[in-house]
Amino acid sequence: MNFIIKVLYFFMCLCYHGLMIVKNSKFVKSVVKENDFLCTYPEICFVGRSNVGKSSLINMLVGQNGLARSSSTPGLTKMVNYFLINNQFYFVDLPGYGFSKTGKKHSTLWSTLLENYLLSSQNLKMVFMLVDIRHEPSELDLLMHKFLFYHNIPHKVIATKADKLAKSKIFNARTQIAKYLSLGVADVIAVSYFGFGKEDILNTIANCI
Ligand SMILES: Nc1nc2c(ncn2[C@@H]2O[C@H](COP(=O)(O)OP(=O)(O)OP(=O)(O)O)[C@@H](O)[C@H]2O)c(=O)[nH]1
Ligand SMILES: [Mg+2]
Repeated sequence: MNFIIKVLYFFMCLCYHGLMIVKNSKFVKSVVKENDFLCTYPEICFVGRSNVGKSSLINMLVGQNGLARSSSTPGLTKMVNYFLINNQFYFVDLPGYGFSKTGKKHSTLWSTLLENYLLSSQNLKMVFMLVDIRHEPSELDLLMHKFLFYHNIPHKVIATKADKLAKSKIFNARTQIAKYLSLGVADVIAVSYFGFGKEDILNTIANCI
């Protein structure tokens, strides 16, 4: 009897706090053309400069290393990659910006595929915009942030690689990034691929799906 009460209490807490549990996740499709974008489930996507940690964050959230391919070589993700979570919504891994293999200046700010995805996805519920917790957001990060505001696309800022800073410095780093982007510190979530920040992000997702 005691056990049943505990289980019931656990589920009541989950409902009350809106905590999400990722029960299953699978790769669905990589897309290179606008006409092939999916529109079957709500979508949560991840944008940011190349190498900031988008694919690694998806793997951390689903608890499955290697679901989204990550690499120390920037520019790995070149397509729009859909992962179905809990048969309920998609995580969408996007190409990064700010990297040119040839070392030449990009002719565009970011790929047309990325821009088309952000502007045309009907089921897009949240854009997580990732910046490195150790650095000031770049010019391109500022432009992307303005772009999301201008087009009224719901978004939240995530500061990645928090494990690279001492715990005592994380709040200050979030504050600096928030100031730079004219946000409040509560609008910047710190994460690490070791799991730090996972609950905050899953709560945010639960609230917008
Ligand atoms: N220490 C640390 N390293 C991380 C973290 N997240 C990602 N990395 C490393 O950063 C590098 C880039 O990670 P990715 O997840 O591939 O980055 P991405 O943003 O998907 O990069 P592109 O696909 O090129 O746009 C890899 O070497 C990761 O191991 C983190 O939280 N902590
Ligand atoms: Mg990637």
